[in-house]
Amino acid sequence: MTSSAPQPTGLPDSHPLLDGRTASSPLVRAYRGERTSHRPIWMMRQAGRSLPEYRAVREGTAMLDSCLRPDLAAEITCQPVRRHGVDAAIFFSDIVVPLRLAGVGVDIVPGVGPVMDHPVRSAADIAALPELDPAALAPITEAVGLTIAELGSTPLIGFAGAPFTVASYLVEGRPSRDYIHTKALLHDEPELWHRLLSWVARTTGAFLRAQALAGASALQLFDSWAGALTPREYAVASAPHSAAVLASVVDLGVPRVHFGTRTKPLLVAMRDAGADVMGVDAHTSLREANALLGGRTPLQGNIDPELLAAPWAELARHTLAVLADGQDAPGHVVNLGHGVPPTTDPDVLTRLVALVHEHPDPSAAVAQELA
Ligand code: 1CP
Repeated sequence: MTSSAPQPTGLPDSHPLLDGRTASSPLVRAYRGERTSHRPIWMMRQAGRSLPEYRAVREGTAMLDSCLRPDLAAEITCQPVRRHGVDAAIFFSDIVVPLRLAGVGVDIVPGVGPVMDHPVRSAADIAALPELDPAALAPITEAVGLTIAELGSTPLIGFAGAPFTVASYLVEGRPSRDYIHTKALLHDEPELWHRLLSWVARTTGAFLRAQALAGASALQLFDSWAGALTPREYAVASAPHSAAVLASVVDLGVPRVHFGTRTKPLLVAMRDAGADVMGVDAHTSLREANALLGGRTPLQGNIDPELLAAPWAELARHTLAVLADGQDAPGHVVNLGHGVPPTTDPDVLTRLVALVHEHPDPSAAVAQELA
């Protein structure tokens, strides 16, 4: 099978994309815009929370401490691959890990999420943000190395938070659903806003690049809360900084996925920020997303996570509809529309993976006949 995608250039020869381990995996091929005999599947937030083996190894260790212990991060990353047979692992970490590594006071409070020691809102707060010392990324590099040694031909996905989403935690100081302080800064103090987002882009970009160089075969930029922005706000206040992060890894030739929720009005702008693949949430059908994107961008998504608790027949019917909707896109990686809810029965996830794997991709058969 030949791929029209550019070959990676800036990676070491021992990288799994170059040494034969992951380049022809279903995930990487679908991200490159090829159809595969069945569709690859992984699930956002598959590592953690819903798995009893996760809760067992995390016992007594704080969330951010777990992320920074390479043996533990590698173990948790591999757990859903062993249990469910998913087509990719997502690195166990968090979008605020690079902030902690830079020296910013942040913790993850159980049941709440990221909480800052001090919200970052003034010129002085922004000037005081420390630059990330590349040496501080050693636990990440080490954890990725341990992980890919176990994963073999299963690709590892590295990730980072997009500047807007990470900045929303810095400015609000904790999870928010209205982004009042964030929007005030963005509109009232644009110069400060861009200074803050440039710092986040540098910090989060270094975290992302480190994962790719250490062995991640794909990268996902999570702009989970971008849907809180109007298209104009997104274009002016956010897109240039996400574009800087995506551009900072383009030389590596690793597929780059861009994901956010409630992003139908932003899908084209998010793709044009430099993404190779667009993640789509459950509020936009894949058929519609494919049409909006001109039929030229591989898609990832978008089983409704709320249906994971529904009767199996309903979840199965919905999943087959998602497969049908994803059929016309140049490539389709099955995922949820957002993360696995913590209360999900893990056996349902295993069954879902099997259902997707058992379902042949008719577009692949057509491609084969035409070849
Ligand atoms: O399988 C995986 O995806 C695990 C690795 C992972 C990832 C990719 C974690 C572990 N966090 C993330 C990314 C992340 N973190 C995002 C983007 C993805 C998304 O939208 O779901 C966001 C927005 C965060 C911020 C965050 N961290 C939240 C959300 C808070 C809010 O605003 O609602 C929460 C609850 C966390 C903590 C966290 N991160 C990860 C886990 C397993 C946990 C829970 C840990 C605990 O409570 O002990």
